[in-house]
Amino acid sequence: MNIPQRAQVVIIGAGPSGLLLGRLLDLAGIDNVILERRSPEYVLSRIRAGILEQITVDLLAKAQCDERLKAQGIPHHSVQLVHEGKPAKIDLPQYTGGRIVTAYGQTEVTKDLMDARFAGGGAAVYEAEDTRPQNFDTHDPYVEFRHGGAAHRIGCDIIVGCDGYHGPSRAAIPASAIKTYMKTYPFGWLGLLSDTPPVAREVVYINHDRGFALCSMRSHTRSRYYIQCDADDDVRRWSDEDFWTEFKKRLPVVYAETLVTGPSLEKSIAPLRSFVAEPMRFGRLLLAGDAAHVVPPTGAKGLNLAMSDIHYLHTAIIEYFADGCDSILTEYSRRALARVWKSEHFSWWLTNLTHRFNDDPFEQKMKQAEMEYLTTSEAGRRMVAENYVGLAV
Ligand code: RFL
Ligand code: PHB
Repeated sequence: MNIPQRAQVVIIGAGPSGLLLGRLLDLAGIDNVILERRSPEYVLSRIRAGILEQITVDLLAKAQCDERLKAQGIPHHSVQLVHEGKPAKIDLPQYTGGRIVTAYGQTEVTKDLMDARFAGGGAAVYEAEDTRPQNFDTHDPYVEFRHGGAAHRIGCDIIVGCDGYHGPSRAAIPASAIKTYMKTYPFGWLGLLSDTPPVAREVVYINHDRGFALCSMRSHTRSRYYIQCDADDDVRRWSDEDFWTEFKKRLPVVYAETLVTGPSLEKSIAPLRSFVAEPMRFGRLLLAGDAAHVVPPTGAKGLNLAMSDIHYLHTAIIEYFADGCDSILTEYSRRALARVWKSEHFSWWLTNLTHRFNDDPFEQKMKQAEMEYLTTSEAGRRMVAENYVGLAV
Protein backbone atom coordinates (compact mmCIF):
# COMPACT_ATOMS: atom_id res chain seq x y z
CA MET A 1 0.00 0.00 0.00
CA ASN A 2 1.13 3.51 -0.85
CA ILE A 3 0.93 5.57 2.33
CA PRO A 4 1.09 9.32 1.58
CA GLN A 5 3.39 11.61 3.57
CA ARG A 6 1.00 14.52 3.50
CA ALA A 7 -2.77 15.12 3.34
CA GLN A 8 -5.03 18.05 4.12
CA VAL A 9 -6.87 16.00 6.75
CA VAL A 10 -5.89 12.87 8.67
CA ILE A 11 -8.85 11.03 10.19
CA ILE A 12 -8.17 8.57 13.01
CA GLY A 13 -10.81 5.80 13.14
CA ALA A 14 -12.86 4.11 10.39
CA GLY A 15 -16.12 3.70 12.28
CA PRO A 16 -19.21 5.37 10.82
CA SER A 17 -18.10 8.92 11.74
CA GLY A 18 -14.59 8.62 10.26
CA LEU A 19 -15.81 6.96 7.07
CA LEU A 20 -18.64 9.46 6.56
CA LEU A 21 -16.30 12.42 7.07
CA GLY A 22 -13.75 10.91 4.67
CA ARG A 23 -16.44 10.41 2.05
CA LEU A 24 -17.90 13.93 2.31
CA LEU A 25 -14.41 15.46 2.16
CA ASP A 26 -13.58 13.30 -0.90
CA LEU A 27 -16.70 14.60 -2.64
CA ALA A 28 -15.63 18.17 -1.79
CA GLY A 29 -12.14 17.58 -3.25
CA ILE A 30 -10.31 17.71 0.11
CA ASP A 31 -7.68 15.01 0.31
CA ASN A 32 -7.72 12.87 3.42
CA VAL A 33 -6.29 9.68 4.87
CA ILE A 34 -8.11 7.38 7.29
CA LEU A 35 -6.12 5.36 9.85
CA GLU A 36 -7.87 2.43 11.53
CA ARG A 37 -6.50 0.14 14.22
CA ARG A 38 -8.55 -2.92 13.25
CA SER A 39 -9.08 -4.91 10.03
CA PRO A 40 -12.11 -4.17 7.80
CA GLU A 41 -13.59 -7.57 8.76
CA TYR A 42 -13.28 -6.82 12.47
CA VAL A 43 -14.90 -3.38 12.07
CA LEU A 44 -17.82 -4.98 10.22
CA SER A 45 -18.27 -7.70 12.84
CA ARG A 46 -19.23 -5.25 15.60
CA ILE A 47 -22.98 -5.29 16.09
CA ARG A 48 -24.18 -1.96 17.39
CA ALA A 49 -26.82 0.58 16.48
CA GLY A 50 -29.88 -0.03 14.37
CA ILE A 51 -32.07 3.07 14.27
CA LEU A 52 -31.28 6.01 12.00
CA GLU A 53 -32.69 9.52 12.39
CA GLN A 54 -33.67 11.44 9.26
CA ILE A 55 -30.52 13.58 9.56
CA THR A 56 -28.42 10.40 9.26
CA VAL A 57 -30.45 9.17 6.28
CA ASP A 58 -30.03 12.61 4.60
CA LEU A 59 -26.26 12.62 5.20
CA LEU A 60 -25.90 9.15 3.68
CA ALA A 61 -27.83 10.43 0.65
CA LYS A 62 -25.48 13.43 0.43
CA ALA A 63 -22.55 10.98 0.61
CA GLN A 64 -24.17 9.01 -2.28
CA CYS A 65 -24.11 5.91 -0.09
CA ASP A 66 -27.82 5.31 0.37
CA GLU A 67 -28.75 2.89 -2.40
CA ARG A 68 -29.04 -0.17 -0.13
CA LEU A 69 -30.49 1.94 2.67
CA LYS A 70 -33.32 3.08 0.37
CA ALA A 71 -33.99 -0.51 -0.72
CA GLN A 72 -33.60 -2.31 2.61
CA GLY A 73 -34.16 0.25 5.40
CA ILE A 74 -37.41 -0.25 7.31
CA PRO A 75 -39.31 2.99 8.04
CA HIS A 76 -40.76 3.20 11.56
CA HIS A 77 -43.73 5.50 12.03
CA SER A 78 -44.08 4.91 15.76
CA VAL A 79 -42.26 3.79 18.89
CA GLN A 80 -43.68 1.91 21.87
CA LEU A 81 -43.21 2.37 25.61
CA VAL A 82 -44.39 -0.42 27.95
CA HIS A 83 -45.00 -0.01 31.67
CA GLU A 84 -46.86 -2.39 34.00
CA GLY A 85 -47.28 -4.70 31.00
CA LYS A 86 -49.28 -2.09 29.04
CA PRO A 87 -47.90 -1.08 25.61
CA ALA A 88 -48.45 2.54 24.51
CA LYS A 89 -47.72 3.49 20.93
CA ILE A 90 -46.39 6.99 20.18
CA ASP A 91 -46.92 8.16 16.62
CA LEU A 92 -43.85 9.89 15.18
CA PRO A 93 -44.92 11.81 12.02
CA GLN A 94 -48.05 13.20 13.71
CA TYR A 95 -45.96 15.13 16.25
CA THR A 96 -42.90 15.96 14.16
CA GLY A 97 -44.15 17.40 10.90
CA GLY A 98 -43.93 14.03 9.16
CA ARG A 99 -40.53 12.83 10.35
CA ILE A 100 -39.81 9.15 11.10
CA VAL A 101 -36.83 6.89 11.91
CA THR A 102 -35.42 4.02 9.83
CA ALA A 103 -34.21 0.61 10.95
CA TYR A 104 -30.90 -0.13 9.17
CA GLY A 105 -27.91 -1.62 10.97
CA GLN A 106 -24.77 0.34 11.78
CA THR A 107 -22.87 -2.59 10.24
CA GLU A 108 -24.63 -1.93 6.93
CA VAL A 109 -23.98 1.83 7.14
CA THR A 110 -20.30 1.09 7.76
CA LYS A 111 -20.19 -1.41 4.89
CA ASP A 112 -21.78 1.04 2.43
CA LEU A 113 -19.30 3.79 3.41
CA MET A 114 -16.36 1.36 3.35
CA ASP A 115 -17.32 0.10 -0.13
CA ALA A 116 -17.50 3.70 -1.38
CA ARG A 117 -14.07 4.42 0.11
CA PHE A 118 -12.52 1.35 -1.52
CA ALA A 119 -14.26 2.06 -4.88
CA GLY A 120 -13.13 5.70 -4.84
CA GLY A 121 -9.53 4.72 -4.12
CA GLY A 122 -9.25 7.01 -1.08
CA ALA A 123 -6.36 6.22 1.27
CA ALA A 124 -7.45 4.03 4.18
CA VAL A 125 -4.82 2.30 6.29
CA TYR A 126 -6.31 -0.59 8.27
CA GLU A 127 -4.40 -2.31 11.08
CA ALA A 128 -2.44 0.87 11.84
CA GLU A 129 -0.69 0.54 15.21
CA ASP A 130 0.38 3.05 17.87
CA THR A 131 -1.38 5.93 16.11
CA ARG A 132 -0.53 9.24 17.78
CA PRO A 133 -1.66 12.76 16.87
CA GLN A 134 1.29 15.15 17.32
CA ASN A 135 2.04 18.89 17.29
CA PHE A 136 -1.62 19.77 16.98
CA ASP A 137 -1.23 22.91 19.09
CA THR A 138 0.89 24.34 16.24
CA HIS A 139 0.28 25.06 12.54
CA ASP A 140 2.26 21.95 11.64
CA PRO A 141 0.42 18.92 13.00
CA TYR A 142 1.23 15.35 12.00
CA VAL A 143 0.20 11.81 12.88
CA GLU A 144 2.64 9.01 13.65
CA PHE A 145 1.80 5.31 13.46
CA ARG A 146 3.24 1.93 12.56
CA HIS A 147 2.01 -0.29 9.75
CA GLY A 148 3.36 -3.64 8.57
CA GLY A 149 6.32 -3.25 10.92
CA ALA A 150 7.38 0.17 9.53
CA ALA A 151 7.07 3.61 11.17
CA HIS A 152 5.09 6.27 9.28
CA ARG A 153 4.38 9.96 9.65
CA ILE A 154 1.73 11.94 7.77
CA GLY A 155 1.85 15.74 7.91
CA CYS A 156 -1.47 17.58 7.57
CA ASP A 157 -3.46 20.76 8.22
CA ILE A 158 -6.11 19.17 10.42
CA ILE A 159 -6.37 15.94 12.45
CA VAL A 160 -9.82 14.56 13.25
CA GLY A 161 -10.24 12.04 16.08
CA CYS A 162 -13.12 9.71 15.12
CA ASP A 163 -11.54 6.93 17.17
CA GLY A 164 -14.31 6.17 19.64
CA TYR A 165 -14.37 6.34 23.43
CA HIS A 166 -11.08 4.44 23.95
CA GLY A 167 -9.08 6.01 21.08
CA PRO A 168 -5.83 8.01 21.32
CA SER A 169 -7.10 11.41 20.12
CA ARG A 170 -8.94 12.67 23.18
CA ALA A 171 -6.25 11.12 25.38
CA ALA A 172 -3.60 13.26 23.62
CA ILE A 173 -5.23 16.55 24.68
CA PRO A 174 -3.71 17.99 27.88
CA ALA A 175 -6.09 17.41 30.82
CA SER A 176 -6.02 21.13 31.64
CA ALA A 177 -7.50 21.97 28.21
CA ILE A 178 -10.51 19.64 28.28
CA LYS A 179 -13.36 19.17 30.73
CA THR A 180 -15.06 15.79 30.96
CA TYR A 181 -18.43 14.80 32.41
CA MET A 182 -19.16 11.16 33.15
CA LYS A 183 -21.97 9.05 34.54
CA THR A 184 -21.86 5.26 34.68
CA TYR A 185 -25.01 3.21 35.23
CA PRO A 186 -25.15 0.20 37.56
CA PHE A 187 -26.18 -2.19 34.77
CA GLY A 188 -25.42 -3.23 31.19
CA TRP A 189 -27.36 -4.47 28.15
CA LEU A 190 -27.16 -8.08 27.04
CA GLY A 191 -28.00 -8.10 23.30
CA LEU A 192 -28.91 -11.01 21.03
CA LEU A 193 -29.16 -11.03 17.25
CA SER A 194 -31.12 -13.84 15.56
CA ASP A 195 -32.58 -14.78 12.21
CA THR A 196 -36.15 -14.72 13.49
CA PRO A 197 -38.99 -12.39 12.44
CA PRO A 198 -39.23 -9.31 14.72
CA VAL A 199 -41.92 -9.64 17.38
CA ALA A 200 -43.18 -6.05 16.85
CA ARG A 201 -43.37 -3.64 13.91
CA GLU A 202 -41.54 -0.87 15.76
CA VAL A 203 -38.97 -0.47 18.55
CA VAL A 204 -40.44 -1.38 21.97
CA TYR A 205 -38.91 -0.07 25.25
CA ILE A 206 -40.11 -2.08 28.26
CA ASN A 207 -39.90 -1.20 31.95
CA HIS A 208 -40.51 -4.48 33.80
CA ASP A 209 -40.18 -5.58 37.43
CA ARG A 210 -37.36 -7.91 36.34
CA GLY A 211 -35.56 -5.11 34.50
CA PHE A 212 -35.58 -3.28 31.16
CA ALA A 213 -36.04 -5.06 27.82
CA LEU A 214 -35.95 -3.80 24.22
CA CYS A 215 -37.28 -5.22 20.95
CA SER A 216 -35.68 -4.05 17.72
CA MET A 217 -34.85 -5.41 14.27
CA ARG A 218 -32.37 -5.38 11.42
CA SER A 219 -34.75 -6.65 8.71
CA HIS A 220 -38.10 -8.42 8.36
CA THR A 221 -36.33 -11.69 9.14
CA ARG A 222 -33.65 -10.56 11.61
CA SER A 223 -34.34 -9.43 15.19
CA ARG A 224 -32.22 -7.58 17.73
CA TYR A 225 -33.30 -7.87 21.35
CA TYR A 226 -31.77 -6.64 24.60
CA ILE A 227 -32.27 -7.14 28.35
CA GLN A 228 -30.89 -5.16 31.27
CA CYS A 229 -28.25 -7.24 33.09
CA ASP A 230 -25.73 -6.66 35.88
CA ALA A 231 -22.86 -4.34 34.96
CA ASP A 232 -20.32 -7.07 35.78
CA ASP A 233 -22.23 -9.95 34.18
CA ASP A 234 -20.36 -12.32 31.85
CA VAL A 235 -21.92 -13.11 28.47
CA ARG A 236 -20.61 -16.71 28.70
CA ARG A 237 -23.02 -17.21 31.60
CA TRP A 238 -25.98 -16.77 29.22
CA SER A 239 -27.01 -19.63 26.95
CA ASP A 240 -29.44 -18.70 24.15
CA GLU A 241 -32.14 -20.52 26.05
CA ASP A 242 -31.43 -18.50 29.23
CA PHE A 243 -31.71 -15.30 27.20
CA TRP A 244 -35.02 -16.21 25.56
CA THR A 245 -36.53 -17.39 28.85
CA GLU A 246 -35.62 -14.16 30.64
CA PHE A 247 -36.55 -11.94 27.67
CA LYS A 248 -39.98 -13.56 27.34
CA LYS A 249 -40.74 -12.96 31.02
CA ARG A 250 -40.28 -9.20 30.46
CA LEU A 251 -42.51 -8.97 27.35
CA PRO A 252 -46.16 -7.90 27.41
CA VAL A 253 -48.42 -10.96 27.01
CA VAL A 254 -49.34 -10.10 23.43
CA TYR A 255 -45.67 -10.33 22.38
CA ALA A 256 -44.67 -13.20 24.69
CA GLU A 257 -47.30 -15.35 22.98
CA THR A 258 -46.05 -14.64 19.44
CA LEU A 259 -42.29 -14.39 20.01
CA VAL A 260 -40.28 -16.59 17.64
CA THR A 261 -36.95 -17.72 19.12
CA GLY A 262 -33.91 -19.22 17.41
CA PRO A 263 -30.13 -19.62 17.67
CA SER A 264 -28.13 -16.44 18.27
CA LEU A 265 -25.92 -15.01 15.53
CA GLU A 266 -24.26 -12.76 18.09
CA LYS A 267 -24.56 -12.12 21.82
CA SER A 268 -22.71 -9.44 23.77
CA ILE A 269 -22.90 -7.22 26.84
CA ALA A 270 -22.50 -3.44 26.53
CA PRO A 271 -21.84 -1.16 29.52
CA LEU A 272 -24.01 1.94 29.82
CA ARG A 273 -22.46 5.36 30.32
CA SER A 274 -23.07 9.03 29.67
CA PHE A 275 -19.93 11.00 28.82
CA VAL A 276 -19.07 14.38 27.29
CA ALA A 277 -15.68 16.02 26.70
CA GLU A 278 -15.66 19.70 25.88
CA PRO A 279 -14.58 21.56 23.86
CA MET A 280 -14.39 19.28 20.81
CA ARG A 281 -11.51 21.30 19.36
CA PHE A 282 -7.97 21.66 20.61
CA GLY A 283 -5.76 23.56 18.14
CA ARG A 284 -5.73 21.58 14.90
CA LEU A 285 -7.18 18.45 16.54
CA LEU A 286 -10.95 18.04 16.35
CA LEU A 287 -13.00 15.30 18.00
CA ALA A 288 -16.19 13.73 16.62
CA GLY A 289 -18.60 10.95 17.61
CA ASP A 290 -17.90 8.60 20.52
CA ALA A 291 -14.39 10.09 20.88
CA ALA A 292 -16.08 13.18 22.33
CA HIS A 293 -19.33 11.89 23.80
CA VAL A 294 -21.14 8.68 24.68
CA VAL A 295 -24.81 8.15 25.51
CA PRO A 296 -26.49 5.07 26.95
CA PRO A 297 -28.15 3.28 23.98
CA THR A 298 -31.69 3.91 25.29
CA GLY A 299 -33.14 6.32 22.72
CA ALA A 300 -30.81 5.21 19.89
CA LYS A 301 -28.83 8.46 19.81
CA GLY A 302 -25.13 7.44 19.73
CA LEU A 303 -24.65 6.78 16.02
CA ASN A 304 -26.97 9.62 15.09
CA LEU A 305 -25.00 12.09 17.23
CA ALA A 306 -21.77 10.90 15.62
CA MET A 307 -23.36 11.59 12.22
CA SER A 308 -24.68 15.04 13.21
CA ASP A 309 -21.16 15.95 14.41
CA ILE A 310 -19.97 15.12 10.90
CA HIS A 311 -22.72 17.29 9.44
CA TYR A 312 -21.29 20.31 11.31
CA LEU A 313 -17.67 19.26 10.89
CA HIS A 314 -17.53 18.62 7.15
CA THR A 315 -19.06 22.03 6.40
CA ALA A 316 -16.62 23.68 8.84
CA ILE A 317 -13.60 21.96 7.24
CA ILE A 318 -14.76 22.85 3.71
CA GLU A 319 -15.16 26.51 4.76
CA TYR A 320 -11.81 26.44 6.54
CA PHE A 321 -10.00 25.35 3.37
CA ALA A 322 -12.01 27.82 1.27
CA ASP A 323 -11.22 30.97 3.27
CA GLY A 324 -8.70 29.97 5.98
CA CYS A 325 -10.88 31.36 8.76
CA ASP A 326 -9.77 29.57 11.94
CA SER A 327 -12.77 30.50 14.11
CA ILE A 328 -15.02 28.22 12.03
CA LEU A 329 -13.32 25.26 13.75
CA THR A 330 -14.19 26.62 17.19
CA GLU A 331 -17.71 27.23 15.94
CA TYR A 332 -17.90 23.52 15.03
CA SER A 333 -17.35 22.57 18.67
CA ARG A 334 -19.96 25.05 19.90
CA ARG A 335 -22.65 23.94 17.44
CA ALA A 336 -22.02 20.22 17.91
CA LEU A 337 -22.03 20.43 21.71
CA ALA A 338 -25.34 22.32 21.78
CA ARG A 339 -26.99 19.32 20.10
CA VAL A 340 -24.93 16.76 22.05
CA TRP A 341 -26.13 17.99 25.45
CA LYS A 342 -29.79 17.79 24.41
CA SER A 343 -29.35 14.19 23.23
CA GLU A 344 -27.39 13.39 26.39
CA HIS A 345 -30.37 14.62 28.35
CA PHE A 346 -32.92 12.57 26.39
CA SER A 347 -30.84 9.36 26.62
CA TRP A 348 -30.21 9.81 30.36
CA TRP A 349 -33.87 10.61 31.01
CA LEU A 350 -35.22 7.65 29.01
CA THR A 351 -32.70 5.33 30.69
CA ASN A 352 -33.88 6.47 34.13
CA LEU A 353 -37.52 6.07 33.18
CA THR A 354 -37.26 2.60 31.68
CA HIS A 355 -34.63 0.80 33.80
CA ARG A 356 -34.68 -0.65 37.31
CA PHE A 357 -32.19 0.98 39.70
CA ASN A 358 -33.15 -0.78 42.98
CA ASP A 359 -35.86 1.88 43.02
CA ASP A 360 -37.83 2.25 46.21
CA PRO A 361 -41.62 1.84 45.86
CA PHE A 362 -42.12 5.62 45.81
CA GLU A 363 -39.72 6.08 42.89
CA GLN A 364 -41.43 3.25 41.02
CA LYS A 365 -44.75 5.03 41.45
CA MET A 366 -43.18 8.24 40.16
CA LYS A 367 -41.98 6.44 37.02
CA GLN A 368 -45.42 4.93 36.54
CA ALA A 369 -47.06 8.36 36.87
CA GLU A 370 -44.59 9.90 34.44
CA MET A 371 -45.11 7.10 31.93
CA GLU A 372 -48.88 7.53 32.14
CA TYR A 373 -48.54 11.26 31.64
CA LEU A 374 -46.22 10.80 28.66
CA THR A 375 -48.41 8.33 26.86
CA THR A 376 -51.76 9.98 27.52
CA SER A 377 -50.91 13.66 27.15
CA GLU A 378 -50.44 15.24 23.74
CA ALA A 379 -47.52 17.31 25.10
CA GLY A 380 -45.89 14.17 26.54
CA ARG A 381 -46.18 12.23 23.30
CA ARG A 382 -44.87 15.20 21.31
CA MET A 383 -41.81 15.48 23.58
CA VAL A 384 -40.92 11.81 23.11
CA ALA A 385 -41.59 11.87 19.34
CA GLU A 386 -39.61 15.07 18.76
CA ASN A 387 -36.55 13.72 20.55
CA TYR A 388 -36.84 10.22 19.11
CA VAL A 389 -36.78 11.36 15.47
CA GLY A 390 -33.88 13.67 16.36
CA LEU A 391 -33.62 17.38 17.06
CA ALA A 392 -32.91 19.83 14.24
CA VAL A 393 -29.28 20.42 13.24
P1 RFL B 1 -16.85 3.91 16.70
O1 RFL B 1 -17.94 3.21 15.96
O2 RFL B 1 -16.48 3.42 18.05
O3 RFL B 1 -15.57 3.90 15.74
C1 RFL B 1 -14.30 4.28 16.22
C2 RFL B 1 -13.26 3.61 15.35
O4 RFL B 1 -11.97 4.03 15.77
C3 RFL B 1 -11.12 2.92 15.78
N1 RFL B 1 -9.98 3.14 16.68
C4 RFL B 1 -8.74 3.44 16.24
N2 RFL B 1 -8.25 3.63 15.00
C5 RFL B 1 -6.91 3.91 14.87
N3 RFL B 1 -6.06 3.97 15.93
C6 RFL B 1 -6.51 3.77 17.20
N4 RFL B 1 -5.66 3.77 18.22
C7 RFL B 1 -7.91 3.51 17.39
N5 RFL B 1 -8.69 3.27 18.48
C8 RFL B 1 -9.93 3.07 18.03
C9 RFL B 1 -12.01 1.77 16.25
O5 RFL B 1 -11.48 0.48 15.92
C10 RFL B 1 -13.29 2.10 15.49
O6 RFL B 1 -13.34 1.49 14.21
O7 RFL B 1 -17.16 5.46 16.85
P2 RFL B 1 -18.03 6.47 15.93
O8 RFL B 1 -17.61 6.39 14.50
O9 RFL B 1 -17.98 7.78 16.63
O10 RFL B 1 -19.52 5.89 15.98
C11 RFL B 1 -20.26 5.89 17.19
C12 RFL B 1 -21.25 4.71 17.21
O11 RFL B 1 -20.52 3.52 16.92
C13 RFL B 1 -21.97 4.58 18.56
O12 RFL B 1 -22.34 5.84 19.07
C14 RFL B 1 -23.26 3.73 18.44
O13 RFL B 1 -22.97 2.41 18.08
C15 RFL B 1 -24.06 3.73 19.75
N6 RFL B 1 -25.24 2.87 19.70
C16 RFL B 1 -26.41 3.28 19.07
N7 RFL B 1 -26.46 4.48 18.44
C17 RFL B 1 -27.58 4.86 17.76
O14 RFL B 1 -27.60 5.97 17.20
N8 RFL B 1 -28.68 4.03 17.64
C18 RFL B 1 -28.71 2.81 18.21
O15 RFL B 1 -29.68 2.09 18.01
C19 RFL B 1 -27.56 2.40 19.00
N9 RFL B 1 -27.51 1.20 19.59
C20 RFL B 1 -25.22 1.61 20.30
C21 RFL B 1 -26.39 0.79 20.23
C22 RFL B 1 -24.07 1.15 20.95
C23 RFL B 1 -24.09 -0.09 21.54
N10 RFL B 1 -22.89 -0.51 22.19
C24 RFL B 1 -22.19 -1.67 21.81
C25 RFL B 1 -22.20 0.42 23.06
C26 RFL B 1 -26.41 -0.44 20.81
C27 RFL B 1 -25.28 -0.89 21.50
C28 RFL B 1 -25.36 -2.25 22.15
C1 PHB C 1 -30.91 -1.58 18.06
O1 PHB C 1 -31.66 -1.87 17.10
O2 PHB C 1 -29.82 -2.14 18.22
C2 PHB C 1 -31.34 -0.53 19.00
C3 PHB C 1 -32.57 0.09 18.86
C4 PHB C 1 -32.96 1.07 19.74
C5 PHB C 1 -32.12 1.44 20.76
C6 PHB C 1 -30.87 0.85 20.92
C7 PHB C 1 -30.48 -0.16 20.03
O3 PHB C 1 -32.49 2.41 21.64
